[in-house]
This record gives sequence, C-alpha cells and structure tokens, in this order.
Amino acid sequence: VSGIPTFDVSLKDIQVLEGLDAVRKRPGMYIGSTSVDGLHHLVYEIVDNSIDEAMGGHCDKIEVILHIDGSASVRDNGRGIPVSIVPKEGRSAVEVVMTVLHAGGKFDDKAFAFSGGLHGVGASVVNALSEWCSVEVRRDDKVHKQSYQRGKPDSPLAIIGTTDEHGTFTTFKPDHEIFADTTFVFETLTRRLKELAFLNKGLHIVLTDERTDQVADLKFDGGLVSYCEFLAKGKTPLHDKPLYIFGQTLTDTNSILGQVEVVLQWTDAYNESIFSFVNNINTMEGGTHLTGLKAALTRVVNSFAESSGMLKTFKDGITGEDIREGLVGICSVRVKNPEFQGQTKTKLGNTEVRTWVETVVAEKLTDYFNENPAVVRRIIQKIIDAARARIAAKKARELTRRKGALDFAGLPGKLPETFATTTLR
Ligand code: 0RA
Repeated sequence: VSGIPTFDVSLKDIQVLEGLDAVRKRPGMYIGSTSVDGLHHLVYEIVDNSIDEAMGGHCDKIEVILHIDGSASVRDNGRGIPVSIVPKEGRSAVEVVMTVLHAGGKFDDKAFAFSGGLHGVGASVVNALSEWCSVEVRRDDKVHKQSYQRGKPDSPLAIIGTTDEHGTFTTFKPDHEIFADTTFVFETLTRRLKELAFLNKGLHIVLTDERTDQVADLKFDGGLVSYCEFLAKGKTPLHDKPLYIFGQTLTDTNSILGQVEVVLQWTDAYNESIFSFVNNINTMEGGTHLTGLKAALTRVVNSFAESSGMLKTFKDGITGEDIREGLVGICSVRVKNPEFQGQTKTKLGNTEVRTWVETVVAEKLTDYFNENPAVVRRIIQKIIDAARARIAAKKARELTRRKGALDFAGLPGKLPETFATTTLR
C-alpha cells in the first residue's frame, strides 16, 4: 500500500509466536470451549481490545451489532489498529494483529493496557475461528480494510476511502465447522456488556440486534456506584449513598502499576453479596483482592465497634461474617500481571495485592467512619443483631442435637430392641 511509513516505534516489540492452524486444531485451548460459551467469547475477545483502548482514554464508545446473516461487528472510536508495515514482517500491523497468535498485546506503551480476556489471546483467535472476517481501520484520514477466510488474508491491507474519523471496525462470522451452534444470544451478550459498562465508568456500549431490532444502550456515569445501586435494588440501605473507594499506585515514571476501586453498601438484608473483578474479569473464586477487602472490613469495623462502647452489652464477639451480613459490595482491581488460579482460573493469586487492597480500603473506610458517626452506629447495631442471631441459631441447633442424643442414650439397650420392647408392651 502506498504512502504508508515502513517503521513505527510503537510496533518494535511485536513478536512472532505461532500460526493460527493450532487454534483451529484445538479451539478449546484458546476460547475455553466450542459451546455457546465459546461462541460468545469471540465477541468478548474483540470487545476486550476496544476496552483496552477505552481504558487508555482513546475511545469512549463501543458498538456491537448482531447481523441477520449470523455475523457480528464490533466498532470503536479509538485510534485504530496501526496500519504501518512491520519491518521484520513485511506486512501491515493490522495483518500481524489479525493473523499472528498473541500479537495483539505485544506493542504500544501498555501504560493502561490491563488486558482483559480470560484467555487473553486476541483478535487472531477470533479470525482463525471465523468462516470470514474483515477489519476496517479509520486513521490518518483514510479507511483501511482487509478481509480473511478462516484466518487467511484475501489480500494485503488496502485503502478503500477517505475519512475524518478514527477507530476500528471488525466483523466476523463464526465458523460452523468449529461451533455446533453459531446463534448469538442477545441476553447473554447484554449481561456481560452491561457488566463492562458498569466497570468502565462513562464508557458508552451499544448492542444492536438486527435480527430482532432489540437494542441495549449501556452507559453508567456512576460506574461501580451505579453497579452497587443496581445490585442493592429492593434492599433497604443503612446509609444514603454507597461508600466509594479508589486507590492507585504509580511507578516512578507515573505509569499505573495498579488500581483498586471498591464500593460498599450495607443493607438490612441477611445475605452477603460481594463481587470481585480483576482487569474486568469476574473473579468468581475470589482471591487476594477480596481477601484484602475482607481483612480491612474486619479490622476497621472491629476497631470502631470496640471504641463505640456498643459491645459493652454484647460480650460474645462479632465475626467477619456478621460484619458482611447484608453488605452489597464490589471490588474491582486492575493489575499488570494478574495470576489466575483455581478450578475455573477465576481466583487472583498475586500475594502483593492482598496487603495493598487492605491498606487502601482500611484507610478510606476509617476516614468515612470518622466522618459519619451516625452511619457507623447503625451499621454496628445491625452487625450486633447479626451476631446475636448467629449465636441464638447455634444454641438452638445444639439444643436440638442434645435432646436427640438424650432420647436414645437415656433408654436402655440397643435401639431396635428398645423399640421392639416398647411395641410389645
Ligand atoms: C496499539 C497501538 C495503537 C492502537 C491499538 C493498539 C488499537 C488496537 C485495537 C483493537 C481494537 N481497537 C483498537 N484500537 C486501537 C495506536 C498507536 C498510535 O496510534 O500511536
């Protein structure tokens, strides 16, 4: 393609790793499965790239479109995937991103790139598992386009027009040779995209289903606070607004090492509902970020409960579970090198995150409690009620068991004989 520079410093780190034939041979290795979950994962992989662009502050809108022919599109208004020729490769960066495994995240400054995607493998995997795919990049006043069949380019990246817009527009049709069912489910995609809209405050995500004319227009300027209010709907709050906590750690060159966002709302409910996320991924199995949050809660609440004098009439002690009864909360962290563990790889393992989250939350929670003494008393009263109920339930359980044991132990002989004797009499 003419007029395109042959060198771009932001691309110097691109690495060549593996061909896409490996992906088609063992798709489950890259997207988890080839069930409907895997199918929807294709959309999430493409959306994740746009989310990274949004987290870097380069993009504020992502559109997802489900087409009548079974294909799906993702459009963002970011900078656009670089189109310049990668020196070592002799082809455009777009082509490298779309055809080389793991190429997606190997360049750019990465200052904000807390790449999501549980499998983190990017657009090339989606391309490999699609009957056909096309990418349009708008940048440098031009529209650039390339299309692919089962991961193989039809031709080099071409300029197909001029534009004053910028962004990336990817369309793909999942391959029926790979997926038994290639029908996208609007509600499934809406659920995840809504979660992403909550987790990324102010980001506008629109899902349009051209098959049914349904639209989900998702934008939450309150971010996690909106998410918390959504989760607490129908419960009676013990304090007016959810408590919002933000903390971040920068390197000596001011790039972001980690970010933590926590929102907490105590309610009069009896269940605990705390959700945790790492780099926009729902950590269903929890991990060090959640442990840190819980440790801070237990420590700070215990300290305030102690000094409130409210425990004078209640000597049995409160537990972490008592403290979290009726609590609606979300803990979202962004870390550079997340280590996912557990059965479903949804448990954060990084040990340094625990103390970091605990410190940030403990400090902000202490400030909030100091500024809101009336709220603190209401929360502590609720916690004492929870502890009383817990102890009463335990006593009732023990009593039932002891009575049961006495009934048998109090009677002579073995149980069946006793019954027989009783019956005969
Ligand atoms: C690396 C560098 C630059 C943009 C992107 C990645 C990018 C990738 C995707 C994937 C989907 N949407 C995207 N938007 C942007 C830009 C580097 C520069 O312009 O200086």
